[in-house]
Amino acid sequence: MSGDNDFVVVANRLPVDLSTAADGTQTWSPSPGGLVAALSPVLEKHSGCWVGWPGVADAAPEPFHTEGGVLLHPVPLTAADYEAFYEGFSNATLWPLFHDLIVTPHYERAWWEVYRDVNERFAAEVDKVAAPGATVWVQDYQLLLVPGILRQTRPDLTIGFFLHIPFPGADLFRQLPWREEIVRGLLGADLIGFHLESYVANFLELVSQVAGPLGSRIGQPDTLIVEGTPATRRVGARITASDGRSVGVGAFPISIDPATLGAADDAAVEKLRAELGHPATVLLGVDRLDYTKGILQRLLAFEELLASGSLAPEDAVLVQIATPSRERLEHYRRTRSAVEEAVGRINGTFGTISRPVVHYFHRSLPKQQLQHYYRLADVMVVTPFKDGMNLVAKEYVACHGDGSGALVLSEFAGAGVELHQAHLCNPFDIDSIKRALLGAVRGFQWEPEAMAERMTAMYEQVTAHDVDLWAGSFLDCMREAGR
Ligand code: GDG
Repeated sequence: MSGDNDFVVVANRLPVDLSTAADGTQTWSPSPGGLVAALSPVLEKHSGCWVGWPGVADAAPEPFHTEGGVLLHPVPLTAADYEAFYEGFSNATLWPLFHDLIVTPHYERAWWEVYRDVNERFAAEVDKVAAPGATVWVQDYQLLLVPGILRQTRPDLTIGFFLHIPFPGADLFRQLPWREEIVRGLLGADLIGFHLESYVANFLELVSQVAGPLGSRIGQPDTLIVEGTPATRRVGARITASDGRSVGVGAFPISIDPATLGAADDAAVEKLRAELGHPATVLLGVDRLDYTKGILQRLLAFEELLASGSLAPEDAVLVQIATPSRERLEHYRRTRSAVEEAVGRINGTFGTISRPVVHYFHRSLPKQQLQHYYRLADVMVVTPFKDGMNLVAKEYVACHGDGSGALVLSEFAGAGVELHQAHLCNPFDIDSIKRALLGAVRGFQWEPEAMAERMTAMYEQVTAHDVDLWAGSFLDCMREAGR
């Protein structure tokens, strides 16, 4: 079976929202997001289709076209699928394993069965909509088996895969009871993309191990060849899969669309600063409330700086926006409790009735408001234990083209490779976070010019390497790989 779409994106989530009117009528509408915006031009030009789960269990709209002519094609999931495929295998097995075991992954055979089944269903929906010879771009860790399934059912397709999270070292990955199936699934693609060259290296090492000592002749990496221009910065390698196909593997660091961050509304930013009581320094954290993001660690560092007097509670305010995420999972609940306990304790110790030192939001803010916070913040604090890239760091930098502000950034965020002028820290070491925070806060007085130079260099990097470049270089490479 095949459809008539020449370009298909398949992702766990369909970019749609369900809204319920006062009279109970439910309407599905497209929801804009970074990835959607980046891929819209290609989707619109090539009679494109997006295949994904609409985000509500046991409910799915009929396929519909956006105003730009993109077909949104839902894959329905039941509540039981959601539990085993999404919360279970994707987020309690793969997520912690791929983030270097910050918590212990669960290896549940029943979850794996459902993961495989749901991946088959995603692939079957792609089969329905993809025209003969179409290009299909599979996104992320929820769909690792889809390239391999499509390779079997639709050998006519050109298939790309991009992983948005880190790829762990081979020794960690080999814990996974289904490691060979997953590697085989990925090698169904013509091109596999990661954010960083180090993730590419981890994957190549894994392939050589799984293909060798573990006995299944999946493929052999051959020489590492450097391709592309400095603008695309991709390092390529080719693997020969067991069926003789050549599979490209490369680093494509994702980025943002600086244009969507727009011009700052100075009046709104000033109003926010006034509402905070005009502190000398506003520090900001913006994260999904996830145990990988190191939110507690930055709070502890801030608390110790207040306790030692290095920062004065009248001078410094930390705003933490923590978007609710995966709330039914135990480790997420525990992380939330620990974060909220720390916020309460810090405010109890250092706040006054009119002036908390930590402002904590456990909700998602409108993008426009988020932008005001980025613009307001003197110091952006990004301290993940492990992060594929981290777009928040890049968004902050894009809001400070005038050289203002400072970025404290974990060495373990993928963004650290490009944003190496940040105040880098080791989030496993509270003293290291404290040093980076103080370096940033004091830097404004001690070396303002050097601080501005650092921000300007990062701004240039982010604006020259935007999300269009990311999508364009992946798609160019995919077209070459599919030939
Ligand atoms: C995964 C990888 C990789 C956050 N709070 C609000 C809000 N956000 C937006 C940010 C940003 C996005 O969410 C978060 O992106 P990150 O990259 O920081 O992190 P993950 O969600 O973990 O993303 C990551 C990414 O995929 C892309 O490949 O960089 O490493 O883990 O865009 O702005 N947006 C709004 N309100 C909020 O309160 N509107």
